[in-house]
Amino acid sequence: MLTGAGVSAESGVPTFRGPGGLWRSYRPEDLASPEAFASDPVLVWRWYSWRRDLVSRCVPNAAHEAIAAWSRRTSTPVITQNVDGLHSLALGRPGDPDVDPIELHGSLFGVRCTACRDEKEDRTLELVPDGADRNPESLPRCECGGLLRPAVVWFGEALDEAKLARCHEIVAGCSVCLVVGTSSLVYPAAGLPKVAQATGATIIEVNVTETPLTPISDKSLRGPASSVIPALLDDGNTSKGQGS
Ligand code: BV8
Ligand code: ZN
Repeated sequence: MLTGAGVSAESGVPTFRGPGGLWRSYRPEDLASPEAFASDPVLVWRWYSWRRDLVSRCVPNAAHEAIAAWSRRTSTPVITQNVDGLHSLALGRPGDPDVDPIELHGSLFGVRCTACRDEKEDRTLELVPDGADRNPESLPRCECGGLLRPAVVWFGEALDEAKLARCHEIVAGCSVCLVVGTSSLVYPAAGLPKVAQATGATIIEVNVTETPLTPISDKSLRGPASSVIPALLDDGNTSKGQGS
């Protein structure tokens, strides 16, 4: 199973490209890239602070809950592009590699030092208020004094090789690949369903609109994840097969 921002939309987490999406007023490259952070770390931190604050008040919806139950039932981890941590919250059992979601693009609540590369989860980080002064000295710092950055994968950055290899292994071995709430635009994540299909898997897409994946999906279910997914997974339609 591969999920995108659409699975969290009904939890109140804005998607990237949809109506009211995060990137309505900025281009992704203006905010989610090393170049953006190098040229205006205050702007980038203000955006991530605003997202952290918003997401920290969101809870998993019925789609996350149904996916968590399915993941436990089939011992198949969910592959997610989301950095909001809602799949982990729904699972409620962090630390089990058989079911912990694979967060391909990292976590909003992770921080990494740009100097010593130390990385940790830090939900207590002092947020950078919207009106923050432009002085980079006011930004979150590591004990070593290095500037901290969000521990997410930005455009132009390589994904964690081990995570990507694990995802390829999962999708290459599945009989059904469920793709939920993603615009299927960003690679290499968007290439995973194609790997599944090339090895004989059935592709089922759940989305409120058509995407570039729709034409090659065996089934494209139109509707919001929080109603389509529970109906799909709770009936066991895909939990009997080796889903992914
Ligand atoms: C890399 C984290 C190389 C940060 C994000 C080919 C191969 C490899 C790379 C490329 C390639 N072509 C182009 C590239 C470069 C680039 C890319 O793909 N660009 C795109 C724009 C063309 N890829 C990269 O840069 C990647 N890195 O390739 O590195 C490399 C190798 C070696 C050394 C150096 C470099 C890194 C990409 C990761 C970027 N990080 N996020 C953050 O969150 O701040 S991307 C971000 O957008 C998400 O993580 C996600 O991956 C992506 C897509 O978002 P979605 O989740 O799909 O959300 P979106 O809003 O777009 O869509 C929501 C969907 O939900 C919609 O379809 C909507 O209809 C639907 N929906 C809405 N409501 C509901 C719903 N569905 C159901 N129910 C609802 N209620
Ligand atoms: Zn450091």
